Amino acid sequence: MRDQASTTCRPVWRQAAALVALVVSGSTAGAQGIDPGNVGARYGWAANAGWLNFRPATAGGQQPNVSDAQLTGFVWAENVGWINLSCTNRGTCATVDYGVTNDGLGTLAGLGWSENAGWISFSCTTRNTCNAVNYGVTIDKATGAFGGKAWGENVGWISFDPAPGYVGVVTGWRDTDGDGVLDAQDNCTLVANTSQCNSDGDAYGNRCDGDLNNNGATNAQDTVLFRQQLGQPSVAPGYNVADLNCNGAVNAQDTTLFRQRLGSPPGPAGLLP
Ligand SMILES: [Ca+2]
Ligand SMILES: [Ca+2]
Ligand SMILES: [Ca+2]
Ligand SMILES: [Ca+2]
Repeated sequence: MRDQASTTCRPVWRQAAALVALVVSGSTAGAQGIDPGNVGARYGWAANAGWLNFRPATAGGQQPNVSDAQLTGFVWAENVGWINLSCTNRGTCATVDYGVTNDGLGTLAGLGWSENAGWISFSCTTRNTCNAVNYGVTIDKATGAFGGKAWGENVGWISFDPAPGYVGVVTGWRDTDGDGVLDAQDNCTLVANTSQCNSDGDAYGNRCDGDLNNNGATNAQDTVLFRQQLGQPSVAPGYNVADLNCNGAVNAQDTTLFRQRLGSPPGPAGLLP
């Protein structure tokens, strides 16, 4: 595997693309990058295009990103060079509209463009070929892992299913606990807490925050504070910090949740590990 070989391979429109990015950046608000853990989870494979790097060392300021609506940025394929995931990167949308879309649940569709390899289709629905051959690329929203196959008119199949021993392509666009809040914005990434209720205003939602005195640990000191609150009402706004499930009362349900937290720091929350 390797990134682009030299600067001579870079498209001449890189600078223009960077300028366009400033204009369209609003359309990718909240977008998440590839391989957030920096563990090499960035490579797809095509028999005729070689490794496709979804987090190349340089990408004209436009690293691939995933949002609820679309993919943007540039992928580097070792045998065919840059693959553009959105026309917004090149300022060509007025003349030709293309791009890889996300339905918000992780099903991708649409077209990428390679100046050396032509169109790259991310779903057979895009090209009306599903009756002949069924293919497509998906992102598992719970894990951020890409899967499935894309089709390049000049390079054939591009696989996102990792071979044994490989990790494939993984994005930070994911909702591990399935509560509708992406990990990067979730104040309890591993427990469902759609309300994001956070009484003490720190980085952790009540649901994963038994650290009532905010000293970084959940221990006997917090147990004392919790017992003082037990049986007390907790009315919005400003739920009691001991109301871990934010239902308006500090009761036996919270006792169960609090005991589960004992011995653990608050969180995890927000930024991915
Ligand atoms: Ca979540
Ligand atoms: Ca959560
Ligand atoms: Ca908190
Ligand atoms: Ca504490």
